[in-house]
Amino acid sequence: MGGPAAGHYAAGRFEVSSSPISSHPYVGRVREIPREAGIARERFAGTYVRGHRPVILAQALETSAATSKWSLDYLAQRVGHRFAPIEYSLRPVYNPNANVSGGIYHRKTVQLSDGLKLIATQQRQRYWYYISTIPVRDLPELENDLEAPDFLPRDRFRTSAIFVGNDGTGTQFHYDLTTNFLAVFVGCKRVRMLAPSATASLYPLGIDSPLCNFSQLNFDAPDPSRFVKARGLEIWEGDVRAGEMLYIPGLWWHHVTNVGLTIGVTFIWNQTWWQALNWQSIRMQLAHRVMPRLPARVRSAGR
Ligand SMILES: O=C(O)CCC(=O)C(=O)O
Repeated sequence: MGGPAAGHYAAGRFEVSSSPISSHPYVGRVREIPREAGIARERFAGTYVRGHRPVILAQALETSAATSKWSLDYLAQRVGHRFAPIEYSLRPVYNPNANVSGGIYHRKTVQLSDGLKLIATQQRQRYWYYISTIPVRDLPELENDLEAPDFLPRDRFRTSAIFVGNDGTGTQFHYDLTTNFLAVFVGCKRVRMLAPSATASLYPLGIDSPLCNFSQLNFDAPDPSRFVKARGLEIWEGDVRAGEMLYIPGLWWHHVTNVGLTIGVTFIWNQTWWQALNWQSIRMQLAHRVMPRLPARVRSAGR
């Protein structure tokens, strides 16, 4: 796999902006994602699941084996012998939507001992490296350290995936059809969220794109003259720290930045029937399941 095309970016490191989110050209109002400690299941179901609203569940993972044991050294010891993909880029925040948002991203398979070393020594590397969305079932040595949160019915639990990245790495705005809990075991994730009603302002990729759940915007390099609808957005913000997890209702847009070296896991639940009947959800099902089976000339009609 080749490196980034020469001349796309000036040499040197990408600067992560430290200016407050309230002065971001796309943002109108900033709200804090609610944080609740020791929440009862009934309250969680009534307020957040039924209300379709995000919440940070504080202290939720304090007794998890992963919270007490996980570190880069521990991962290297347990799964360093395994091979898995790693993303790398001259940009810190992962967006697989390479050309639209101006990021050039690469993925290669590495032995995890090497991948974890690249992440640990990020400051000395030319690229930003991110281990993103590796199914935990591919790393069976870690499975016993994790238990899916019991806030949602067990029979809808689908899978879990691990993310390991150093300061400044993360994932651009996207939404998922599924209901996710984003758990942090080491470090902190700064999360920005937008309600599903903001979808049109986020310029999602076309229905025929396998990345139709990603925004065309690069939130970290705003371009308000091109994305004119992206203004006055009501953005929800919160830091998810080690031992905490964020409830991400399906179809909510989220943008994640790791603050310091961060190890996290997403626990993923299938949607309910009422979520599946949502128009945006139907649109995404179409994009993922139906469109790829159609001939190219049908796929491109109407664009
Ligand atoms: O932690 C990250 O970088 C992204 C996690 C995420 O967006 C997700 O689990 O849907």
